[in-house]
Amino acid sequence: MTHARHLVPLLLAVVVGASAAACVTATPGWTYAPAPSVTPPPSAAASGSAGSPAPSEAAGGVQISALNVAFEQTAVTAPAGKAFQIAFDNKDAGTPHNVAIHKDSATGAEVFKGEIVTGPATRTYDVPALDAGTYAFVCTVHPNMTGTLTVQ
Ligand SMILES: [Cu+2]
Repeated sequence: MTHARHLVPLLLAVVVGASAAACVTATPGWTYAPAPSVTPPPSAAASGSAGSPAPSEAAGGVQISALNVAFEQTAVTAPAGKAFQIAFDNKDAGTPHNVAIHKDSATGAEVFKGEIVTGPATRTYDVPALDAGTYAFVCTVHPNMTGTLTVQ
């Protein structure tokens, strides 16, 4: 019995001592956190000319139409790295048009050429996967008919 009586204060001392040590080794109230100098991603500042019409991108593909020997769209977008479709609507009666895709600009290398159709007519072109970048879409019959295709 005498052993047990001495044991209790000893255990208390150990517990108190342990908690006191925990207090001492606790982390200080302040933390050194350098202000994160995050460089804003370049995409945030790029591409954002307010006022210009948003590029048209249909759910199932790209819509391009021709009227009065001009494309009605000035800029369209398509997904990079996967085949997509262009729904082409030639509204010019008696006038042949198509959609060809050229790398970088209208004078760049031709990467796709859609069938020429005389309006009024519609065609769905199956375009192979393209790498991300800037392209031009051009009417082969009328090289002055151009627009910008952004693949991203
Ligand atoms: Cu044309």
